[in-house]
Amino acid sequence: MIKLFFCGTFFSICTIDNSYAQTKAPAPFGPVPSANQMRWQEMEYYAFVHFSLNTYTDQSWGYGNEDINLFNPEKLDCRQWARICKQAGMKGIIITAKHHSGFCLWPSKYTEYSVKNALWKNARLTDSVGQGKGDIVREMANACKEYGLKLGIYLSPWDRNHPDYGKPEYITYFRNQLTELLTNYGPIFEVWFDGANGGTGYYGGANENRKIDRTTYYDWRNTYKLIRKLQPNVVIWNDRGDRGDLRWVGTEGGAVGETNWSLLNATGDVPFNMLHYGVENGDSWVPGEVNTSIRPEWFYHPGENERVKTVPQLMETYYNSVGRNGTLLLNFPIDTRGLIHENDEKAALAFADAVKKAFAVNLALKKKITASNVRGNAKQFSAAMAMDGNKNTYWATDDNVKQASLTIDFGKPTKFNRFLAQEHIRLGQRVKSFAIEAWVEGNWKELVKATTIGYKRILHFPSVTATKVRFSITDSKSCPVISNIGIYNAPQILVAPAIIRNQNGEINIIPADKESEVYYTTDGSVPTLTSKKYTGSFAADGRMQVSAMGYEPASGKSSPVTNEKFDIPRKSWKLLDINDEKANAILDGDPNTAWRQSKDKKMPVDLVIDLGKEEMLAGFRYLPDQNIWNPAVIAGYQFFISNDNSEWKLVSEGEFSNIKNNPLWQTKSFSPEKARYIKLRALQNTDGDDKVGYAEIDVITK
Ligand code: FUL
Repeated sequence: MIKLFFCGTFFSICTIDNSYAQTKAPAPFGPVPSANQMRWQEMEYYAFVHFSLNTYTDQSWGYGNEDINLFNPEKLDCRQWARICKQAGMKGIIITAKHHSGFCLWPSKYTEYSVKNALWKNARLTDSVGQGKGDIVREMANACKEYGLKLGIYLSPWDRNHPDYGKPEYITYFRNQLTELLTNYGPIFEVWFDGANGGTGYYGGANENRKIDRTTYYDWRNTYKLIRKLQPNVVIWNDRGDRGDLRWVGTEGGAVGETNWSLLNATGDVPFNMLHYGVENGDSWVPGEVNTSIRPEWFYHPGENERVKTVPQLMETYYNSVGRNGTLLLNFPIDTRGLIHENDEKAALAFADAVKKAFAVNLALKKKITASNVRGNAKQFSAAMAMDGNKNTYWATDDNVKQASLTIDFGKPTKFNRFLAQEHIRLGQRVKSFAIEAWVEGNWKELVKATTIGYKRILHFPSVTATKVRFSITDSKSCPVISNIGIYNAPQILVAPAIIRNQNGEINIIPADKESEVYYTTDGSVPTLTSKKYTGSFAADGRMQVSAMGYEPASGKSSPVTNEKFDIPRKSWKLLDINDEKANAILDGDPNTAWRQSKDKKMPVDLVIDLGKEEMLAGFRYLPDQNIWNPAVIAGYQFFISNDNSEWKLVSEGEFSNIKNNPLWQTKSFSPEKARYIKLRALQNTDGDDKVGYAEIDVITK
């Protein structure tokens, strides 16, 4: 007030007005989340369970004609699923009520292709007319309720069993099923509509290829109306259809972009970069959900029991999802018994423990914190509001301030390696870039630079010891509004080494960090510190299983074990009819190098390999190009063998299901037969054009 007397009248009035305005909360900037989206975002981490007839046929996508009686979950226990999810810190479970095969896990009255006709287990589930009484969605709903978890529903729009798929009648069927699921099982937090449509299917016996126009066929707008009427608190996930409440992040590998805007435009195409990074100036709030499986595939395959993701891999996924303004939807493939496999349980609980330990102590709590600018110098927007543990209070700056910093003074040298920040997104996502610096030996040292924050951002960097930390927002769309920050010293977790065999048959083991020693075995046994110590590449002339672990002498900690099985060496293999040295990428053992056929080639496109001598072949493997930006991935194939490179025998044909979203090694087996030449014929790719690429090709021998 005294100041007022010394200023000119005009300036004084401005000051009063200005400071008055600045003690009001900032106005929302751009799109903001709905109440449903906000509730969903705060869940952070929840589960998928994939379970269907596929579980019994070792398939990724059922064709729609699989025998219902194969469905036999003798120990089905949805309470076990819920218990594990709860213990793992998850907040809900989304169940595959119907996957692409059309088989329903609930006794839908609109189809016979469901659990009601699967006479699994015994009479407990069978009524007097021989229909099963099983309802797995009901058991799931009850278990979720018991464990305080929310329930979500995956209902595949593509239905390879239904005779009407592709016709208008199917939309009525689809909506009838949705109505059953959204009326009879209590509150549903999320519905999930996968966009896959491979075309071919059983379709009630028609066995044909049915194409639909994704933009019009499902009439999503009206379906959404129905959903919102039946479940007003639901969020809708849809990867390609009309804009849902949430978006896919463009990959099933477990990461959203480092820059991640929770925005898209309400209309228009959504190519990979928009899915992955959001749209900075998008006009709608459509946050990203990171969906990935705890094993390579979504459904249970016994061959993957040893391929469950390790704690370091899961932690990486956590940082790349929850730590990048996304949610994490982690899948458990339910096994043939009807249970989450013990290896998956172990991994999920160990992962939960690692997250808990990493974020156990916020080193910034109760430390001196100062801000370069505080909105209207008001207490309710002060730096301390980012440290008070209350998600509804925040540090904010004056409206015109788009660069500002918070400094945390530990008062003594303190070791840390993680930084966490949250924006108060109810007022919109604002921060475009920021940096973290540490006060080391009298200087500010930049530790890391990053882009967006959003609901939650976690940065990890090598441990540093410092007395102060500075969090500097270097650019923001509008005044920053930060509701929480945290600084942590997460325990070191050792990452399993990579094992590669090059074309010469040499095995290379690459530890994740240079300080680690590597111990390995070649007889299938688990490596220990008394196993062979890796000192350099070694030859593997025949079939070999290599298991390796990293070991850090300083801490005495070991990494998880990597297991790789190698078949016959590819030393004498020759790619025929190809005059391009780069094509050797197909045989170099490195999953990150790939080769693609010349642009002039039109489908079908062949790749012929001379194995150098006759082998007893029992299958082949194909790893697609891992480049997510411009993939050239085979989706439909034929595989031939020959003894003379002139007469060919077709030994396998079909689809590489879900290879577009999940570009893993594809393994196909056939009856063993001797041959010297192999031919992989690409019939179609995932984009419907003529690009054909390969990261690796291998065979399985008997
Ligand atoms: C994919 C589907 O095709 C997979 O089978 C799986 O259900 C996954 C979650 O979505 O795109």
